[in-house]
Amino acid sequence: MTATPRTLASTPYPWPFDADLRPDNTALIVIDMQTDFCGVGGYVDTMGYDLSLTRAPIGPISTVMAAFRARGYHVIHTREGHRPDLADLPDNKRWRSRRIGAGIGDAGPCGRILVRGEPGWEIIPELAPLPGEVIIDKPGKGSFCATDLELILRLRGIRNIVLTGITTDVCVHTTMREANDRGFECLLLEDCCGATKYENHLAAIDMIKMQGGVFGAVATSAALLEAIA
Ligand code: C5J
Repeated sequence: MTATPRTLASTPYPWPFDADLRPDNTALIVIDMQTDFCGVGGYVDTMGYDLSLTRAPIGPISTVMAAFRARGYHVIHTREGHRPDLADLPDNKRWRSRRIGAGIGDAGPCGRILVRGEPGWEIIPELAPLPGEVIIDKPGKGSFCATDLELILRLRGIRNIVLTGITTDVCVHTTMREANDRGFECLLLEDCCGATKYENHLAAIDMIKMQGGVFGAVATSAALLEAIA
């Protein structure tokens, strides 16, 4: 039996491009919803940015995640962080972070900043992965660099990727670009993302819409929820 064609109200085109939206070929990716990026005493807080911007998507992501789980869609989580021996931390990344007083690998209020296993590196309890959900540990901004994400997506037959998480202009955007170049059909949910500067969030969203959808499409979580209802 052929699946009913299904798209949602997104810009700049109705997503997905071929209307083939099904639980088995579609994954929600929740990027870096860790204390280090949205919790008190974490990396972003130590740098002095406004936490309300990176915490704004928590509620909307939680709603979408519950709907995806209930309907049998794939849910994948990522965490940015480094090995405790920092063997995977580039010198320039550490140097830059120290320049602004939040040295990656150094001690902070939530343990060593962006180090695997530390309290700050954990995904926040509100969006905790369920047993059996894939978690991708990544040393960089993109979720495909030095990880097995692509292998897992291909093995599961996932072709559509719904991007959420923080930050819009850094890890979410880098992941969207990497996925798009690999032929995945990408959708970013604007109210399920946040950046350390609101203007950068808006600019990152705007970039996606250029050239007919240069990296994919953008929608609200309400539009997605309506489409999968
Ligand atoms: C950053 C991220 N902003 N998760 N990481 O350094 O976007």
